Amino acid sequence: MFIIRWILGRLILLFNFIFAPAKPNHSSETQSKLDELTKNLKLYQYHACPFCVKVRRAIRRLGLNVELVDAKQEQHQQDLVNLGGRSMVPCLRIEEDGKVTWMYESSDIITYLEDLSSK
Ligand SMILES: N[C@@H](CCC(=O)N[C@@H](CS)C(=O)NCC(=O)O)C(=O)O
Repeated sequence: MFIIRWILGRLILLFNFIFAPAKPNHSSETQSKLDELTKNLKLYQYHACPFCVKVRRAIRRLGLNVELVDAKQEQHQQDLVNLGGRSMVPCLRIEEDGKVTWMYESSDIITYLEDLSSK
């Protein structure tokens, strides 16, 4: 089972590499504005998780710079469970006005990022 999952994960990464979405060509002004909007975001994720790949593709497609956090690392895994409430990835940590929100579900995260990038 582990081997099948490992192989599937590598295939997903390969297809993601071959069919990587194009990055938009933002002006430096637009990129600075987007960087300001995303500076307090962190995506807790696994490298080969299909739902995480889906979110990373959206991040690339939208031309955003979002810090990626490897949730396989023990400290990050603990933060995710203890502070976010679940071990599931992807999870977007959003810090706004000193308040932290942990957003689970890849589709919700993508909708959030799309809304953010259209501001
Ligand atoms: N419906 C979720 C599914 C996410 C999911 O199943 N993630 C897996 C990794 S591929 C996971 O974190 N499993 C461990 C857990 O649920 O604790 C989404 O779309 O984000």
